[in-house]
Order: sequence, then structure tokens, then C-alpha cells
Amino acid sequence: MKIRRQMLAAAACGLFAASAPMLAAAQDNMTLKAADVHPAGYPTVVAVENMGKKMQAATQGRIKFQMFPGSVLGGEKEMIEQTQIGAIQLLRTSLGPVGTVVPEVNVFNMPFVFRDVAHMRAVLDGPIGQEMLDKVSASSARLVALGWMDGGTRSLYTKKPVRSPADLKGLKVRMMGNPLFVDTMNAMGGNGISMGYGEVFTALQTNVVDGAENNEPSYFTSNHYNTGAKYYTQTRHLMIPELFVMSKVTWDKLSKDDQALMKKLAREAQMEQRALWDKSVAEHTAKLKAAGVEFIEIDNKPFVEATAPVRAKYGAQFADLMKRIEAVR
Ligand code: GTR
Repeated sequence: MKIRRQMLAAAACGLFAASAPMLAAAQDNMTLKAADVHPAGYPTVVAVENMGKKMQAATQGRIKFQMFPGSVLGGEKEMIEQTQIGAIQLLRTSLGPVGTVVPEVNVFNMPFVFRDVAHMRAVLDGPIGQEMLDKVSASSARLVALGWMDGGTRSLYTKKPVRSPADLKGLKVRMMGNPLFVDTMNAMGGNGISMGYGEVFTALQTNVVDGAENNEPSYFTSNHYNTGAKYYTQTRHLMIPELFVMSKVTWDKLSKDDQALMKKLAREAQMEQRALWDKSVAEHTAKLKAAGVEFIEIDNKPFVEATAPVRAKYGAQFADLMKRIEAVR
């Protein structure tokens, strides 16, 4: 599987290299590779596909998107790298791994930094959300941040019921690749293990990890609930926005008008994905329950308190920004 992905990524690279001079020479007929770890039908994939259709219509077919869902071009970390060099042109990624290349975004990657989904959305839609997109674009990462998407709330799923930090003792829990998340899980009482999304199913099946954490649609579509990790404890410890980026290599080839159009349509995609997201959470929660997943409602205060040192450690550099985030109603 890994080898196949690497081959596909290499092929994507080769294709791009072959078409690069053409793109530079003429602005017409650009086919932009858009990638996502999620499968066809997932809200982020659908929103980007629909954006591609609008782009194609608005440019009379000059600019098209070609969607590569389901991690066919690699894991998220690899796809970020591919986007940085221009082999992938459009990428929807969690902000989690982006924090390792643009550390400024880690303020949104901290546990319990948003009160709830409404608070997160208000922050993303307001000046702070725009500032953060600008920071990504202005960084040395060679990514142009086009907009946000919703990733809801991440909660814990394990093979035995967890209700408190003490219940997590000794449990290995997969976290996304960013030291901040490993520290978060360790503070919550478990042992954080960093691993790519594509490796988690087998790791759960073979007891390399005892659990993981994610939102309801990802928990369902990844099939992780089918590995015995069927206790979903509503810790809601992370609310990580999803980021939609374009490779700077590609961005620089677009005319000013096309750049403006791209931003406008990305904003529309952001709003469309949000509506799709809310439906998807409801639908997948129902499917998980029907499949026998036990949703464990808890008072998550002990987890909030246990992770205070993580916010202190990573948040010190964002003290002013964190105050502004908290003040958003
Ligand atoms: C999902 C997110 C993905 C990926 C995944 C993970 O919620 O949409 O981009 O980051 O989580 O846990 O790796």
C-alpha cells in the first residue's frame, strides 16, 4: 500500500515536472491536482470538488480541478511536502501537521483553546482567522492559505471505557504528527503515540495502540470503530480547524484575477463545507451508534485541568492572541 502511494506520489511529481513549462508559458488549461486523505463523499472532498466545478465554469474551462481523495497521493505529512514543492497544487489538510512547518498556527492546535464549535467558527470567520491564514501565506512554507474548513471536535476512542484521566493510565493513544499532540495525550493521562492517519487502522487491530481520537465522521469513515475501539468518550479536547491551501508555486502562476477568483470560491467552499459538515456529524454519530459504539458523555473538566501545563508551555508565545481568542463571543 505504502509503495503504491509512493509510486503515485512520484508519478504526480513527474506529471507536474512535465507540465510545468507549459503552465508557465500559457495561463490556459491548468488542471490542478487537489488532494485529501478523506474518501470521496466526505464533506471536505465534496466542497473542493464543487469549488472546482465553479472554477471551471467561471474560467470557461481554463482552470480545472482533479480530485485525488482517500490518501492516494500519500499521507498528510507527505502531501504537505508535495504541495510545498508544487507536485500537488491544492490540499485540504488538518492544521495539526501544518503546525510543524508553520509554528504560528499551533495556537489553534492547543487542547481546549476554543469553548465550543460556535466559538471556533466565530474566531475563524473574524479577523483572527484571517490573520492566521495570512501568517501561513507569509511564512517560508510556500503555501497559500485559501480558507478554513470544519473538523468539528475530536474525542477519544478506546478499547475499554474511559471516564477520567486515571482511566487512560497505561493506554497508548495515537495522535497526529506534532509534538504538541503527544504532550496533550500524556497530560490527559495516556501515552501519546504519533502516527500517520493511514497507519492507525492496523495499529488498532494489532494492539500497537489501544485507542485514538478524532471527530465522528473520521472515526466512522476510517473504520477505526471496527477494531474493538468502540468506546467514544466525549472529551472534546481538540477542535482543530481544517486548512485549504494552494502551492505557492502554482499561486505565482495565476493572474491577479484568477487569484481573486480562487479566494472568493474558496470562501464559498468554506461555507458549503460547514453545512455539509454539520449533516455529516449527525449522520455519522447515528451510524456509529447503530454499529454498537458506546458514546460516553463525561464532565470534561478534569481533562481541561490536566492539560493546563500544555497550554502554558505552548501558549506562552501566544499570550496576547489567546486573550483575543477568549474574548471572541
Ligand atoms: C481528520 C482530519 C484529517 C487528518 C485526520 C488525522 O479529522 O480531517 O485531515 O488529520 O483527522 O487524525 O490524521
